[in-house]
Formats: sequence, structure tokens, C-alpha cells
Amino acid sequence: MPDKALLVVDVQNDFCPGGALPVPHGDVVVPVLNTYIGLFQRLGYPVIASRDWHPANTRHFQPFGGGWPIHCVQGTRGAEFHPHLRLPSDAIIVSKGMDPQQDSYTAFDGVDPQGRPLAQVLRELGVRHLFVGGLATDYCVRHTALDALRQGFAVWLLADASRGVDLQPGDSDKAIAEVRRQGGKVATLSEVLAVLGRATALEGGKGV
Ligand code: VGL
Ligand code: ZN
Repeated sequence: MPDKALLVVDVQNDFCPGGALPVPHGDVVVPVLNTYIGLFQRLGYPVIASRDWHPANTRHFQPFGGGWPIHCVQGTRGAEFHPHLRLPSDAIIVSKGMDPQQDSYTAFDGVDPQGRPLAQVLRELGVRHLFVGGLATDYCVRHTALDALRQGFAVWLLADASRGVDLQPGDSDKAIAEVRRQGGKVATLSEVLAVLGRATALEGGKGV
């Protein structure tokens, strides 16, 4: 059973330059994530993509008492994944933020198309090591990584595949430090290649 999975967090148009709630340079993560996606696919590891998937009226949005401009409304172009993100056809899409009363930053609030919560999806796949990258480092990536650690997964935060909002300067660095403090690893492609290469060699697999 594959014990590792890639989780691509919220790489949607509204979080990229030109979108409603752009992460500065958010789109630079796209080619990096495409490399990770190709790697995980080749190794037979599942690729999961979360998306912020809000109703038009939610307390998450400024006009309704929340903190954010309107973004990632279900069915809109802004809620679509970035057009250059190459998700495999069998990627598992996890949607979150549908509850109009809640912010839902964490992908662990999300459910797959069958309504299964992310934690259940991961358990059923046999995943124990979760590699997390995407947008935004200081919100959804942070909450997702910390939740994964709390739920007992080994977490690798993909620093080269994540970017933050940094409403307060340094927020993303703080988030990364927090994930590390809670037992997560922070890595870039070369380190992940080394880890996965070792793992596949041990499993007698195809190698990276
Ligand atoms: C997010 C702000 C508002 C995120 C979602 O996915 O990081 N950030 N909604
Ligand atoms: Zn949101």
C-alpha cells in the first residue's frame, strides 16, 4: 500500500496574481508542484488537491462579517485550479469552506466527492507520510500541516512549493517554524527526492 501522498493545497485562480485574494507570487508554486506531482505519480503515490469552495454568502467574507474579500465561490473561475497545474486525472479533490458559518482553513475540514473527510481518505489509502505544499503558507498550508501532525501523520512541508500572504511580514516564516516545532519536516525537492529514492529502493520499486 502507498504510505505516502502529495497534498496540493488551494492552488486556485483567486489565490494567484490577478485573483480576488492573491498570494504575492502565488503562481510560482505551479511549476514546482507539477514536478512533485510527476514524481509522486511515477512512484504510484496518490495526489490529493484541496480547494477552497465557498458558497456566495458566508461569514468568511467581509460583506458578511468575515475577514476576507469574496473569493473561491463554488463554480466560478476564481475557484478553479490554476490552469497550468497538472493534476493527474485520478487526483482526489477535497473541497472545504462550504459551511457558511466557518472559515475552514484546514484541508482536514474538507471532503472528497463521496463526502469522506480527508483524514478518512488518507487512512483508507494507508497514507502515513503527507507531503504538503500550495497556498497560502500562513493560512491553509499552516492549518493543514498542523492538523496532520495532530492526527499522527508524518508531515513534510514543501517550502519551495508554498507561498504565503504575509499580511504581517514574517507570517510565513513563523508558520514554517511552528510546523517544525510541532514535529514536521520542512523540505525542498532535492531532499524529497533523496527520501523517496531511499524509500523506493527499500521497497524494490522503480526508483525516482
Ligand atoms: C485561505 C484565506 C481565506 C487559504 C482560504 O486557503 O489559505 N486563506 N481562505
Ligand atoms: Zn477562503
